Amino acid sequence: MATALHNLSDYDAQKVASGKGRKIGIVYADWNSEITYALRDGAVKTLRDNGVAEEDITLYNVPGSFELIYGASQMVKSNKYDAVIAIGCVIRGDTPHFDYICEGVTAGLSQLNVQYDTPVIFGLITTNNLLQAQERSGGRHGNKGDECAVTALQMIAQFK
Ligand code: RBF
Repeated sequence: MATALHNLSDYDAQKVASGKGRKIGIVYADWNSEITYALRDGAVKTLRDNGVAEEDITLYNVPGSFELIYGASQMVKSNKYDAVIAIGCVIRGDTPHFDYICEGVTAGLSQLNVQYDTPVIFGLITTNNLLQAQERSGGRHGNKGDECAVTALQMIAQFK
């Protein structure tokens, strides 16, 4: 039997540290923009709901998920942000691009996390089809953007 999937938008507001005064960078990809814009908007709303000021949220836009590595890297190296959230959506197709992009982005963002002191949050949705992506960007499994925002605030509270 499949295990019940945690709803990505559920969190205990009592346990989330206030984001007041925190600066967050969000880099999001245009590929599959129906999904990535919904993830971005979810992240921004949840950050705002937890005290992050609108002017303390900076948005960078890149063409595809592979460019999240460079975008996040630029944000991290600027030292302007307490955390950086990278948002993208890779949907499996007929060619092996899916595996290359997913592995590349995962390795690139992981490397930033060990080389620099700013936490980079993994907001990459990797699905077999569009429906699964819709279900995780405001559909029946919630919105991974919300989860990324909460994760960013938890990481900042713990380590900054
Ligand atoms: N970028 C995504 O963010 N999601 C995708 O599903 C995606 N699929 C791609 C499929 C192919 C065949 C190619 C060539 C690129 C794809 N990209 C995708 C774009 C990729 O992340 C990057 O922007 C480009 O490869 C340029 O470096």
